Amino acid sequence: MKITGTLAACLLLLATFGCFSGANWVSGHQSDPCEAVVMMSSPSKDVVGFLALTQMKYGVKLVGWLMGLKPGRHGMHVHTFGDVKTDGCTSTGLHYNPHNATHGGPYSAPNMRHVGDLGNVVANEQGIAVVNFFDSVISLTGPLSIDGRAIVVHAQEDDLTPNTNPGPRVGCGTIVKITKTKKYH
Ligand SMILES: [Cu+2]
Ligand SMILES: [Zn+2]
Repeated sequence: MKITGTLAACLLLLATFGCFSGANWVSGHQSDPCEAVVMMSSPSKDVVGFLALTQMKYGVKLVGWLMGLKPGRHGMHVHTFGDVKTDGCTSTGLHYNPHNATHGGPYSAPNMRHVGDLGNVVANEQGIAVVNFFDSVISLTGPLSIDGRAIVVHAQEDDLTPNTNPGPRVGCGTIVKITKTKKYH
């Protein structure tokens, strides 16, 4: 009886918070997918990588790696369309910008940043960038979800100003939400 009560409480918690990490740890399962993966590639396959995105209560955590980059800083953004097939990274369109803001960086004021503006990743001398950051603006849920859109990495640095020119798109991948089972682990 007590166990049933606890279970009911967990389910209620799930129903309330769905995607958020606290509920998942408590209940051991989840009903609403809140993780996504991105296989980063390029038509030439020079740049490849993998990113895992996790929805947290106040934003999204991004963890992964990219290789094949030139050493140094590289602009990385969420672009509007998930289409990386029609014309490589070009068919992902512009930076995801549902609020019609100007371009900025991850810490710019809300009206001075495209939702998709994630700033830069840094590649070492071997051309490998380890990605591990948190962004409080992008989301994997709700009307402004980035699920099905694309992440694009550029040849050069994004200076985080409206006049930025981070150069060609050297790698990209579609953001794909993971479907999870309801099974207990
Ligand atoms: Cu971009
Ligand atoms: Zn932008």
